[in-house]
Amino acid sequence: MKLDDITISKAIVEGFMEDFVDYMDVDVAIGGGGPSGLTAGYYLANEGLKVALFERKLSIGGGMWGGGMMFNKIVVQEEGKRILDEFAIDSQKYENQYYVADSIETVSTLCSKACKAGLRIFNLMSIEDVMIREEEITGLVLNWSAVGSAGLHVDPLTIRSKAVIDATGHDCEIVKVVENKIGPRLNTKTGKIMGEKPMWAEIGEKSIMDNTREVYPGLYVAGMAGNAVYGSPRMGPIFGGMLLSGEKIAKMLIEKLK
Ligand code: 48H
Repeated sequence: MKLDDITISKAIVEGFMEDFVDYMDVDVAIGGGGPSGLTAGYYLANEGLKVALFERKLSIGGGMWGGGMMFNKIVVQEEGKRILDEFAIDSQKYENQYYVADSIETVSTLCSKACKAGLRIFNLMSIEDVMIREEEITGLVLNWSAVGSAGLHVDPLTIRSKAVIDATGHDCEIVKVVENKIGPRLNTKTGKIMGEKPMWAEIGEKSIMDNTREVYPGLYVAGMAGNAVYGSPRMGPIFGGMLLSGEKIAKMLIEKLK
């Protein structure tokens, strides 16, 4: 068989455009492809919802690849192990209630199973704004990450979504945009982002489930973004909370949207 370079190029561009146009109107848009966003995407897509995930970087996985201080292992507690088991990710018992898993296997398996379940991931795109209609978040405003890195002045494009999940981690970037644009009207004690508190694994992991919620009509937070928005501690390289938070937000949205 003779290979034609132009056919290869056309296949890529047409395949991508077909998906991008299709996913401009979705049930759920997820910002950030770390562990919480991928887990949420898996459970939502598995229920047949149309879900797009937008990730700024080339690779998905967020802060999970590097384990703790670049030792590429993660720790999960008993509750989190249930989710590792559901994904068939290997883990070893360290001590009572503590399990260790390989961060590379964990990220790649979460990603693979989420894609197979129907999640569509768009990498290299940054969320730079939101669409708000009648005091409800109704979509995301996107640009190529390279546009921002190069400091170019290029206008973005918009997608519509019935619900948006901010899973952008420590920086809670989508919630930050909303606070900056419309002022202190978030569903927090102060109406503003309360800010992440210093490391305390036990409290950080406990609070993350309460902090996984709707922070403004149509906008939900999951993972580390929840603790940053609601003023709870960080928890270091224990990842059960991220997985459980992704599962919780997915369940909430499945109930709401189905
Ligand atoms: C598109 C964006 C944008 C944007 C950011 O940081 P993450 O891994 O997030 P979580 O919440 O799923 O997991 C947190 C965990 O990795 C962690 O950091 C922990 C447990 N820390 C504890 C501690 O004490 O430090 O992933 C967020 C993803 C990243 O891949 C970003 O590139 C991406 O979101 N992202 N994508 N548009 N505006 N902002």
